[in-house]
Amino acid sequence: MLKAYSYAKLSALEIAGLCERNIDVSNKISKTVEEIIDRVKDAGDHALSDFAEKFDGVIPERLFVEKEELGKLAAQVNEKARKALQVAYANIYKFHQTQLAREEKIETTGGVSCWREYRAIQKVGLYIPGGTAVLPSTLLMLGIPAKIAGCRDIVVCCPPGKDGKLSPYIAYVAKILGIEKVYIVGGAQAIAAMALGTETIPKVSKLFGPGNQYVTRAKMIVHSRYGVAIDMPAGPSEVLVIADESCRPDFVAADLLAQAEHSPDSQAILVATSAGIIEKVNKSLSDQLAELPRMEIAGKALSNSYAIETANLNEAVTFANHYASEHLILASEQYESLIPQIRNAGSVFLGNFAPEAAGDYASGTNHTLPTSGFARAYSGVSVDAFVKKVTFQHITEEGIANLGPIIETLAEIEGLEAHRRSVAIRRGGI
Ligand code: HSO
Ligand code: ZN
Repeated sequence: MLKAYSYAKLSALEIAGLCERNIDVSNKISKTVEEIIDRVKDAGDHALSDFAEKFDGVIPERLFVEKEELGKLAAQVNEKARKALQVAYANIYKFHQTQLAREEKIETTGGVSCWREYRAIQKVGLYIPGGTAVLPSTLLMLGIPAKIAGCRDIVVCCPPGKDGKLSPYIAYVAKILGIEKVYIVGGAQAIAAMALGTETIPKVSKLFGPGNQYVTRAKMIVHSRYGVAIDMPAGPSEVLVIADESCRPDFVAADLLAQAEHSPDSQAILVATSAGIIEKVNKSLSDQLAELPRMEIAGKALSNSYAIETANLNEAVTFANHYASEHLILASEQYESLIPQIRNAGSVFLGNFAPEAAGDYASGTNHTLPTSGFARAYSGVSVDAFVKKVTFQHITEEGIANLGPIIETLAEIEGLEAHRRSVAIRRGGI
């Protein structure tokens, strides 16, 4: 199933090659996406209706669903699903609420105090993908931190289902989040609409959310062309599992498949401390794959994936740090001692009973995470992503007397006389 490599036999170049998975930057995609963005810029809502017909095969009566209709759709959700979405909501809320920590005010010099306060980004746009799977969990993961941060306008775009309607699950989550309007627009055109604004869709300052290659490309283009902030460029989802003799090979296989069923370009990487573990996991992979409804997608993803045999757990972590996976699972009883060595990962799952699906849905952490090696420099989405931090300072007369001479000297060094005078004038003379 997974092709296997031995870490000891790989050259540095080969390791770098195995870690490479750039977001597709092909010109063909860029060109199509640029055309879509330009059309939305020129024709606004009209372009959105045309694209809905062309790409989604439906012409929605209206581009959004509001209160009453949202309520009706939400009412279709059964009790079991409601309960599950509510528990997920509560756990994600609990975890994200702790992220609003206040910072201390600091007196750097007598009479000079500095501090930071956060302010919510007022207008944010959340993209919730449709495609082969509708993801109400993504609306929870983006909507909850946006609400906690206190964002004023939360614009949500989600493509229509095959019936041309919004998913009842999305409507239900919107309801529990207190979001009163959801736009039924998908793809690169939704990103363009939120970045530029149309007659119906408000323009936002920051865009969030995963999506296919077109959506990701659109986010990158509107960011560079129109200065709209984005959460991060999201590539296909990925997991790296580190397993030793204390793992459960059937659990490991299940986690790899949970990742693989996302899309054919997903990566599910196994790093194991013996060839025997790889063999057992491979055996279990073929048994379990045969039972999956999304077998075809998962099978393709596994053929893009691989296993690596390492001499020990330390070597496994070295590779994982190099790869910088979106999700990292430590399928080992030794997980505790490995934590300090982990440098690059989006979200880490510890021990044999922490499947990635827990973080995908309901344990509390966010599932919008850096893919494609971005975990080397980016964090996943949290409340931080929905706020900006503004610095403040207050200086008393005594404060400027204390610090003034220093500032004046620095202004002199830089030859900026007006700067020096703005201080001197407050100290009683230029
Ligand atoms: N694994 C995905 C999130 C997700 N999984 C949503 C299921 N639904 C990216 O972290
Ligand atoms: Zn997932």
